[in-house]
Amino acid sequence: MAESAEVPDGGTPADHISGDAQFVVVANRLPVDKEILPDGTVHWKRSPGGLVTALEPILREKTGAWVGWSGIADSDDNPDDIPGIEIFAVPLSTREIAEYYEGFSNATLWPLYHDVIVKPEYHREWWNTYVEVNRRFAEKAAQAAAEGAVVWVQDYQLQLVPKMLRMLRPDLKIGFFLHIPFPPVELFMQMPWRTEIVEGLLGADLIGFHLPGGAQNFLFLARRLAGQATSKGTIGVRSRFGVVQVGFRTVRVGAFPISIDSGDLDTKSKSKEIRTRAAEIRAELGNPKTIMLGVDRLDYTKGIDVRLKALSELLAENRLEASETVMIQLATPSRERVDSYVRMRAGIEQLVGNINGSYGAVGHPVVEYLHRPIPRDELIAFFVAADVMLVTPLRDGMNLVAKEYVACRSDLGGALVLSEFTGAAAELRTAYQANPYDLEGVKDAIEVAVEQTPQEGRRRMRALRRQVLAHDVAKWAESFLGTLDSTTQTAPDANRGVHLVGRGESGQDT
Ligand code: GDG
Repeated sequence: MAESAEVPDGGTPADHISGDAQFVVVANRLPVDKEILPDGTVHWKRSPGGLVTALEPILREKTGAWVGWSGIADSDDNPDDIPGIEIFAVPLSTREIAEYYEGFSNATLWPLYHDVIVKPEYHREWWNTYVEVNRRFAEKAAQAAAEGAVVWVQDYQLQLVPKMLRMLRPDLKIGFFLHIPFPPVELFMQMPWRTEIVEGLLGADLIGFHLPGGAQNFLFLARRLAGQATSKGTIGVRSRFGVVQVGFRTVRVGAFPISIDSGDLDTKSKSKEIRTRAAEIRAELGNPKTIMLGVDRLDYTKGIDVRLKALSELLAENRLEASETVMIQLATPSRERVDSYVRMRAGIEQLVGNINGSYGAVGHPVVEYLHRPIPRDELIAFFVAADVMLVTPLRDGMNLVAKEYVACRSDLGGALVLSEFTGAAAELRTAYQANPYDLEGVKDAIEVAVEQTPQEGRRRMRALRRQVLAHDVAKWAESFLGTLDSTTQTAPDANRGVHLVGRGESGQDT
């Protein structure tokens, strides 16, 4: 039987106020990775993700804490605190990783939220473990947080945490941000535990999505499944936030498109070391006329197969010349124990083999494929070296790689081919956009990007850079936390300056 998201037995809200952190981030993973040094000593290395970079100053300034899993199964290790950030590890057993993480998060929610590209699997045991693990994260966050603290819960692995945490700690201000798309109602309704998930999220004071479309999908579902949404008109028309009334509580729902540390990438990409390395990469490849680049976690949502098929057909039709073209595909290993990922990897590697077998020469393959993580600086050099960046996901919440490429092109060189089905497409309007399901359209976009004139390239890249440099990840965090900070539990005040998404405004029957 499915469990519901209730307060654990015997707990009263007051029992759980024990922490002193004023700002708590709750995410599946901690911002550190375990390293065993050659002499056998254990060292926790900071993982340099965008989220930690953006939040670090706020965490330091405010007595911050981070709640998450260490990445090691069956371990009670609590990694060392990072200066200014207290670390609270949530241990996970091998079974929990299989059922909560690989199972419910990555074989149920991930495909369901990405347009069911792969069929989601629904298993009651996975769901039960998802509930148990979410409860453990909520309890740990309750332990870490000081009275009245702000808690920011991240992503699809933890959608029940807002409600669980609110039941433990009604004094907290709780935000939730979803890093992947939120699906349309027709798909979400497949989920056997759809009401529990929507109610879990509604425990937050503010729920953020990358795009207004995701926010609208959620508002529609909240009305349908939780049944108490407002349907009044608009107050403060210039804002883009919706609200859901849950009893006496007002939950705000809005779009907050995430970004990158664009200033840092801009600076790094201009350095002499990176420029030299980029020139070396081109030389190592035999100075081809066109270097194309793909950088992705090896995931079926990323459309790596789409760009390989497009390349193969362009070569077959003599629209690209094999001796002048190299495509580099950097594919970071990901979720290697989930069946659909194992199958997808085999399919992609077969495509790479076919293209090289048909069009490559000895010592000069057309596709250079690496299945391992690349150091950050090396990645930046690849961005600087690439003439055409290929970002062709079938569905992607945002896609930071597209923004990173743009941030690295202070020379105004290069061209970005971008799938319409990424969140980034809403902002990066002057990219060469294409529908990844329309192979002819993708081929045309690649061909035009390869053949663009330098003036046209500069015009497009200038516009892209204006957007990416003006909207960085610090602004994203500031905008979300500023909105969360302005939420109050008194309805009239909470609604000030808030745009209620209602019938007719969204183009969807809300
Ligand atoms: C999720 C959503 C949303 C990749 N390979 C290497 C490497 N990377 C870095 C990239 C980029 C990050 O990983 C990937 O971010 P994406 O946004 O492209 O994709 P997801 O991992 O699927 O992220 C996505 C994001 O959350 C944020 O909300 O945009 O839609 O799916 O930063 O550069 N970094 C290094 N070596 C690699 O080999 N160093």
